[in-house]
Amino acid sequence: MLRPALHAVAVAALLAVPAAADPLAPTHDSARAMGEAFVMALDADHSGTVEAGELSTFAEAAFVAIDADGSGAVTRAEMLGWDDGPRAEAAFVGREQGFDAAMGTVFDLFDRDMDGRLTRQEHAAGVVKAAAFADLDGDGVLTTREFRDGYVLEVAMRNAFHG
Ligand SMILES: [Ca+2]
Ligand SMILES: [Ca+2]
Ligand SMILES: [Ca+2]
Repeated sequence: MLRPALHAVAVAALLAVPAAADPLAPTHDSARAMGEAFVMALDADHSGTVEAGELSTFAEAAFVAIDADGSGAVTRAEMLGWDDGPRAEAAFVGREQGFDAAMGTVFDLFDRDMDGRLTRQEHAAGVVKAAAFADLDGDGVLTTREFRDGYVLEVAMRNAFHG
């Protein structure tokens, strides 16, 4: 389920960038378009916002996708190697190193017991806490703008694209 959805996100994000006349030029717009595409992908009921249920559905699907060997825990290598994620796009614009550093930071934030593995619970809790942090007006719902400007993975991606 997640694989084609996120692939569509990547394609949509790339297509949404007018400056993609030169696809090798990393632009702020490309990261922004990707953030908006992610909200559209998560927004299952097409309400224009991401609610808690949509976020937990995404978190579970993402965990299964990232846990490549199905061990029930995500290692740093699996996190960095998450090829359904934005890594391919970062590579596409030559920002893999920045992307790895940013994703490593997200991994460390989520790995609360610092044992080098993200359990399903740590990952789910991290997503919920990241969403709470991004929810600027505290209404429990993430708008495109809140998600784009304040969700840790989006910010990490933006940094990766700026390098
Ligand atoms: Ca929604
Ligand atoms: Ca852990
Ligand atoms: Ca909100």
